[in-house]
Amino acid sequence: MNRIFSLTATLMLVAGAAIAEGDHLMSNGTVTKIDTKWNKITIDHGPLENLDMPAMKMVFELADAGMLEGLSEGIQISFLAERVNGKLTVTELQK
Ligand SMILES: [Cu+2]
Repeated sequence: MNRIFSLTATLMLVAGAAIAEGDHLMSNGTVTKIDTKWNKITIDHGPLENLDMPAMKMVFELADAGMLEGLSEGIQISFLAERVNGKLTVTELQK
C-alpha cells in the first residue's frame, strides 16, 4: 500500500514538473544495472542540462525504493537527477 502511494505521489510530482517546466528537465537514459540492496541504478544517460553534465554511464542513488518497481536492466527511462546531500540522486523517474 505504501509503495502504491509513493508511486502515485511520484507520478503526480512528475506530472506537476512536466506542466511547470515544459518537460525540459527530464533526461533520457538506459538502465544498465540495478542494485536493489543499496537502492542504486546505473544509467547510460544523455546530457543532463540541470547538472551541466555530458552523456555518460554512471551510478545514481534512488530517492525512493519504490522507484525500483518495474525497473529492469535494458529498459529506457526518462528521469530527473539532482544533487541530494552531495549525492547524485534520481528524484523523478518515468518508464
Ligand atoms: Cu553522468
